[in-house]
Amino acid sequence: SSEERTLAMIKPDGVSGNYTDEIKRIVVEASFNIVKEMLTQLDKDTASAFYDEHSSRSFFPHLVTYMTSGPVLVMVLEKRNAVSDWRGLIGPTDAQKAKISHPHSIRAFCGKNSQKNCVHGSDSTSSAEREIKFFFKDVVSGDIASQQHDEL
Ligand code: YYY
Ligand code: MG
Repeated sequence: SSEERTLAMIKPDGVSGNYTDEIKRIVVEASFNIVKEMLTQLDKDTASAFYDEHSSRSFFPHLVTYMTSGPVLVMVLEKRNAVSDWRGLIGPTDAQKAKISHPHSIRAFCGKNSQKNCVHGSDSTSSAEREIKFFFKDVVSGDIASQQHDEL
Protein backbone atom coordinates (compact mmCIF):
# COMPACT_ATOMS: atom_id res chain seq x y z
CA SER A 1 0.00 0.00 0.00
CA SER A 2 1.03 3.66 -0.26
CA GLU A 3 0.55 4.20 3.47
CA GLU A 4 3.56 5.40 5.44
CA ARG A 5 4.23 5.62 9.15
CA THR A 6 6.00 8.18 11.31
CA LEU A 7 6.82 8.49 14.99
CA ALA A 8 5.21 11.45 16.71
CA MET A 9 5.64 12.48 20.31
CA ILE A 10 3.99 15.07 22.51
CA LYS A 11 6.86 16.21 24.70
CA PRO A 12 6.68 16.99 28.45
CA ASP A 13 5.63 20.64 28.00
CA GLY A 14 2.91 19.54 25.58
CA VAL A 15 1.48 16.94 27.96
CA SER A 16 1.78 19.07 31.11
CA GLY A 17 0.39 22.10 29.27
CA ASN A 18 -2.75 20.12 28.42
CA TYR A 19 -2.19 20.35 24.66
CA THR A 20 -2.75 16.61 24.06
CA ASP A 21 -6.44 16.77 23.08
CA GLU A 22 -5.94 19.70 20.68
CA ILE A 23 -2.91 18.05 19.04
CA LYS A 24 -4.79 14.77 18.62
CA ARG A 25 -7.70 16.68 17.10
CA ILE A 26 -5.27 18.19 14.55
CA VAL A 27 -3.82 14.72 13.88
CA VAL A 28 -7.23 13.20 13.16
CA GLU A 29 -8.40 16.20 11.12
CA ALA A 30 -5.28 15.87 8.94
CA SER A 31 -6.36 12.28 8.16
CA PHE A 32 -3.65 10.48 10.12
CA ASN A 33 -4.58 7.13 11.60
CA ILE A 34 -3.23 6.75 15.14
CA VAL A 35 -1.90 3.20 14.86
CA LYS A 36 -0.40 3.01 18.31
CA GLU A 37 -0.04 5.28 21.30
CA MET A 38 1.68 5.10 24.66
CA LEU A 39 1.86 7.51 27.56
CA THR A 40 5.26 7.00 29.17
CA GLN A 41 7.96 8.66 31.23
CA LEU A 42 11.42 8.58 29.64
CA ASP A 43 14.38 7.82 31.86
CA LYS A 44 17.82 9.29 31.22
CA ASP A 45 19.13 6.28 29.27
CA THR A 46 16.05 6.11 27.06
CA ALA A 47 16.02 9.83 26.25
CA SER A 48 19.77 9.75 25.57
CA ALA A 49 19.44 6.76 23.25
CA PHE A 50 16.49 8.28 21.39
CA TYR A 51 18.47 11.48 20.71
CA ASP A 52 21.83 9.72 20.27
CA GLU A 53 22.52 11.58 16.97
CA HIS A 54 22.73 14.80 19.03
CA SER A 55 24.92 13.41 21.83
CA SER A 56 27.91 15.63 20.98
CA ARG A 57 25.87 18.85 20.87
CA SER A 58 26.16 21.40 23.68
CA PHE A 59 22.38 21.34 24.23
CA PHE A 60 22.29 17.55 24.72
CA PRO A 61 22.41 17.40 28.56
CA HIS A 62 19.66 20.04 28.77
CA LEU A 63 17.62 18.17 26.16
CA VAL A 64 17.84 14.94 28.17
CA THR A 65 16.87 16.74 31.39
CA TYR A 66 13.89 18.32 29.64
CA MET A 67 12.75 15.09 27.96
CA THR A 68 12.79 13.27 31.31
CA SER A 69 10.97 16.06 33.18
CA GLY A 70 7.47 14.58 32.78
CA PRO A 71 5.31 12.13 30.81
CA VAL A 72 5.34 12.08 26.99
CA LEU A 73 2.73 10.69 24.60
CA VAL A 74 4.35 8.60 21.85
CA MET A 75 2.27 7.84 18.75
CA VAL A 76 2.69 5.95 15.51
CA LEU A 77 0.86 7.94 12.81
CA GLU A 78 -0.10 6.55 9.45
CA LYS A 79 -1.19 8.10 6.15
CA ARG A 80 0.26 8.71 2.72
CA ASN A 81 3.45 10.80 3.07
CA ALA A 82 3.12 10.59 6.86
CA VAL A 83 6.76 11.58 7.54
CA SER A 84 6.84 14.81 5.55
CA ASP A 85 3.20 15.69 6.23
CA TRP A 86 3.74 15.44 10.01
CA ARG A 87 6.98 17.48 9.81
CA GLY A 88 5.03 20.07 7.85
CA LEU A 89 2.28 20.21 10.47
CA ILE A 90 4.66 20.58 13.43
CA GLY A 91 6.78 23.32 11.83
CA PRO A 92 10.39 24.34 12.43
CA THR A 93 12.45 23.24 15.46
CA ASP A 94 12.60 26.69 17.06
CA ALA A 95 9.08 27.46 18.25
CA GLN A 96 9.86 31.20 18.42
CA LYS A 97 10.76 31.18 14.72
CA ALA A 98 7.75 28.97 14.00
CA LYS A 99 5.44 31.62 15.42
CA ILE A 100 6.68 33.99 12.71
CA SER A 101 7.35 31.77 9.71
CA HIS A 102 4.73 29.04 10.31
CA PRO A 103 2.07 30.64 12.55
CA HIS A 104 -0.43 27.81 12.01
CA SER A 105 2.04 25.05 12.92
CA ILE A 106 1.75 22.96 16.07
CA ARG A 107 5.08 24.22 17.43
CA ALA A 108 3.93 27.81 16.93
CA PHE A 109 0.77 27.01 18.83
CA CYS A 110 2.20 25.13 21.84
CA GLY A 111 6.01 25.40 21.76
CA LYS A 112 8.13 27.84 23.75
CA ASN A 113 11.60 27.87 22.13
CA SER A 114 14.16 25.64 20.36
CA GLN A 115 14.21 23.19 23.29
CA LYS A 116 10.65 23.19 24.61
CA ASN A 117 9.06 22.75 21.21
CA CYS A 118 6.11 20.62 22.29
CA VAL A 119 6.26 17.83 19.70
CA HIS A 120 8.59 15.47 17.86
CA GLY A 121 8.41 14.08 14.33
CA SER A 122 10.71 11.67 12.51
CA ASP A 123 12.81 13.49 9.90
CA SER A 124 12.93 10.70 7.26
CA THR A 125 11.41 7.31 6.52
CA SER A 126 14.57 5.60 7.83
CA SER A 127 14.42 7.63 11.06
CA ALA A 128 10.74 6.75 11.34
CA GLU A 129 11.51 3.06 11.05
CA ARG A 130 14.20 3.28 13.73
CA GLU A 131 12.10 5.41 16.08
CA ILE A 132 8.97 3.27 15.74
CA LYS A 133 11.01 0.17 16.57
CA PHE A 134 12.64 2.06 19.44
CA PHE A 135 9.29 2.51 21.21
CA PHE A 136 7.11 -0.23 19.73
CA LYS A 137 9.22 -3.30 19.15
CA ASP A 138 6.14 -5.29 18.09
CA VAL A 139 5.06 -2.97 15.27
CA VAL A 140 5.95 -4.69 11.99
CA SER A 141 6.14 -2.35 9.01
CA GLY A 142 3.19 -2.81 6.68
CA ASP A 143 1.35 -5.22 8.95
CA ILE A 144 -1.70 -3.05 9.48
CA ALA A 145 -4.29 -5.71 10.19
CA SER A 146 -2.57 -6.91 13.34
CA GLN A 147 -2.21 -3.48 14.91
CA GLN A 148 -4.10 -2.63 18.02
CA HIS A 149 -5.20 0.86 18.91
CA ASP A 150 -4.24 1.17 22.56
CA GLU A 151 -6.60 3.36 24.51
CA LEU A 152 -5.00 5.31 27.33
O1 YYY B 1 13.97 17.28 14.43
P1 YYY B 1 13.73 18.47 15.32
O2 YYY B 1 13.11 18.10 16.64
O3 YYY B 1 12.96 19.56 14.65
O4 YYY B 1 15.15 19.15 15.64
P2 YYY B 1 16.61 18.49 15.79
O5 YYY B 1 17.57 19.42 15.16
O6 YYY B 1 16.62 17.07 15.34
O7 YYY B 1 16.86 18.56 17.37
C1 YYY B 1 16.25 17.60 18.20
C2 YYY B 1 15.78 18.28 19.46
O8 YYY B 1 16.91 18.82 20.16
C3 YYY B 1 14.86 19.47 19.25
O9 YYY B 1 13.52 19.10 19.01
C4 YYY B 1 15.03 20.20 20.55
C5 YYY B 1 16.49 19.96 20.88
N1 YYY B 1 17.30 21.14 20.50
C6 YYY B 1 17.66 22.04 21.49
O10 YYY B 1 17.33 21.83 22.66
N2 YYY B 1 18.39 23.15 21.16
C7 YYY B 1 18.76 23.37 19.90
N3 YYY B 1 19.47 24.46 19.61
C8 YYY B 1 18.40 22.47 18.88
C9 YYY B 1 17.65 21.36 19.21
MG1 MG C 1 15.32 15.76 14.42
